[in-house]
Amino acid sequence: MSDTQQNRYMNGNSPSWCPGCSYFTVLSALTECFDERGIDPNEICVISGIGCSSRLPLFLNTHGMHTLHGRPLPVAIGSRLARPDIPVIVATGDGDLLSIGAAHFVHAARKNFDITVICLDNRLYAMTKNQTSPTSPIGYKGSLTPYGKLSAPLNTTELAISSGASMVCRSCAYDKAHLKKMIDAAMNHRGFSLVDVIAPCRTFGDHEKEITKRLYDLQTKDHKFDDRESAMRAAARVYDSDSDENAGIPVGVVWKRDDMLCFDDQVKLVLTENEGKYSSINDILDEFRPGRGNVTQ
Ligand SMILES: Cc1ncc(C[n+]2csc(CCOP(=O)(O)OP(=O)(O)O)c2C)c(N)n1
Ligand code: SF4
Ligand SMILES: [Mg+2]
Repeated sequence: MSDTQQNRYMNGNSPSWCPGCSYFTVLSALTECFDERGIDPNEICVISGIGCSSRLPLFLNTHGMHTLHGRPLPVAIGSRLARPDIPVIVATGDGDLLSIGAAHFVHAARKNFDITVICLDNRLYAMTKNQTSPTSPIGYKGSLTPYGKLSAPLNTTELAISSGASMVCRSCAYDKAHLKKMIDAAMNHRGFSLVDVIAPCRTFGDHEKEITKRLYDLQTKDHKFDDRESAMRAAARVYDSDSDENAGIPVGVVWKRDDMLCFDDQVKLVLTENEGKYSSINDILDEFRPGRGNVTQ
């Protein structure tokens, strides 16, 4: 793609990330993906929380919102429900999504809202200058843990699958072609999709060499992504899940089911079952307005 084409998704603000930050590649993969899909900037919405990773929508010429730390999902769900015709992407970090935002993540996945979450996981809080995050490995020495992190890391892909997400992918910011493929596949999916991106922080923890040589693509390995046992086995393999630090880290579509009804489809079912009574979800919501039907003041 030419610069000009990609730039129609950029608003002219220069990304304020450190030189060499892996997030540049995520931004580039996302805009190239929009371009290849022929998306009008006016027909897509990118929502984030707070963190270096959550700065991503600040550079885009699309609809979007830079919300509160940990709260991109409630805002994304609201946007999706209000404008089901506009696809919603969430750009978030491991701290934003899995610390303060963890409950939103679990329940958004469980309810299978039709949104795509891209988690830029650098395994630390970068914006606040290197504290441990839920995905930091045991022993990680952050600015507030000089003796090393004591608790075990949380596994994002496992958590997403067990919470009820209908599509879970893993990719790495150091392989843009693969990342683009995963974002595109997640956007094609109807239901809650997660793209868990290994996206190291150049300033506080750069693991480029060690990571790239360990990645292998599940889609070249006869992986059964619709089989829960196979998916959980692949999800379990992350950076530090193995005592062998050279062990492979699988990337690709880890889990995908097309037979899990997303929230929108469940609402449609209710409307069909109550044909004649309601013509849209607003008619149902009207019954809950003060002084009406189901609500007493
Ligand atoms: C309610 C609230 N709590 C804490 C903070 C401070 N804070 C800002 S960004 C951040 C962590 C960001 O980590 P992550 O989401 O992993 O993003 P990264 O900077 O690593 O890309 C924290 C704790 C805040 N802004 N608001
Ligand atoms: S501190 Fe790390 S994550 Fe934040 S912009 Fe710099 S390199 Fe990227
Ligand atoms: Mg982080």
